Amino acid sequence: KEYNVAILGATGAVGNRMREQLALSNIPVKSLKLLATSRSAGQKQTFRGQTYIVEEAKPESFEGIDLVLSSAGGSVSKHFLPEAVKRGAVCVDNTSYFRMNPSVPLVVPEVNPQALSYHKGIVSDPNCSTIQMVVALKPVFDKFGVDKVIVSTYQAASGAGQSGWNELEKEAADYLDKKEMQANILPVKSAAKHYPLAFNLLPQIDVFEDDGYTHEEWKMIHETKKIFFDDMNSDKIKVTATSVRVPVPVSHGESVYFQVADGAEASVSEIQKAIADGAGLVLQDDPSQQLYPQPINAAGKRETFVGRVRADNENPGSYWMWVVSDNLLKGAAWNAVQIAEELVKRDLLHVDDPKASYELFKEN
Ligand code: 11C
Repeated sequence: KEYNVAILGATGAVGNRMREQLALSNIPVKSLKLLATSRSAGQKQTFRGQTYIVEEAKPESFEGIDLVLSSAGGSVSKHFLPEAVKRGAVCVDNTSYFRMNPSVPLVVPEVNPQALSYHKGIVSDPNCSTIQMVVALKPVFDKFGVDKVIVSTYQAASGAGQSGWNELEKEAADYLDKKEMQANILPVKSAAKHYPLAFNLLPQIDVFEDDGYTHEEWKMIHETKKIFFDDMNSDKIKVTATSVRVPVPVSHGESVYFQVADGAEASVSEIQKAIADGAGLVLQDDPSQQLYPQPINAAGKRETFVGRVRADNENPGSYWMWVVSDNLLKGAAWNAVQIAEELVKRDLLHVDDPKASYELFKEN
């Protein structure tokens, strides 16, 4: 079987990579529709050697579509995905809008592909910083259990989209030209204040919650619980996070501190081996050779890179690792296409009751 595919948000940093990753995937594509706002309509893009024109997204655009890859912002997903599901399309959504809906699996194929079986037309792609952390934790989780995670992130500017990336480059050039830096987007476009990222660090990603955590930190906590235990409030794993934006264009770094399950005995070399053998992972861990993952090397790659694995000598059973991955690929576009490959492989690329699913997901 061949599939009719649409990419919603086709002109963004992630949308462009979704097209590229789809071209490299094993998904048989019969036709491709590139959808965006009216502002981007008319742009030309190529896919598997053919040129396509970007069209303005409308509900009717999804007529006859089997698969939607979506990364155009939460409000766009909220509006269009129920329309696509109503027309029988399965949507893999990279926005956070449907992630905590109990009828929507939140999937990282290396970690919880089994959750795909309960989809009703929408599957969510987790937040980039969550994805690379759970991929790295998965082999440890399987072998030793993981009770507790404390993570600090070092997140790239492109996590805030092409505009965040552009802002970093402009600020860096202005700084070196001894001009004043102009910040209009970071840390959060809608916030009252903006600060430069170039030659700086911003301990704010997304808006603040009432408890003092940012929404990015909230996502890392609750998405991790949903991915491992299908319950966003599970207390089977305790997670806490500090998310920081750093002046790096692409690839997030994460310092991950974790405690294996009570009583489990794990040596550093056993943890390293589990990671080296883990799906989607590359161990780069040799202090004698100064070998450790770096964003500059991870950019453009699909894998998640892990190094600096070491024991907390003061707390037996607890460990550190340093995790780096391309936030636009494994953190977004590649994970979404990988979910689509998995849906095809498991014969799940269909909506059983499009009408009922529309009622479940429709905008109100
Ligand atoms: C960032 N992690 O770096 C965010 C971007 O929920 O998919 C991805 C937001 C999301 O700003």
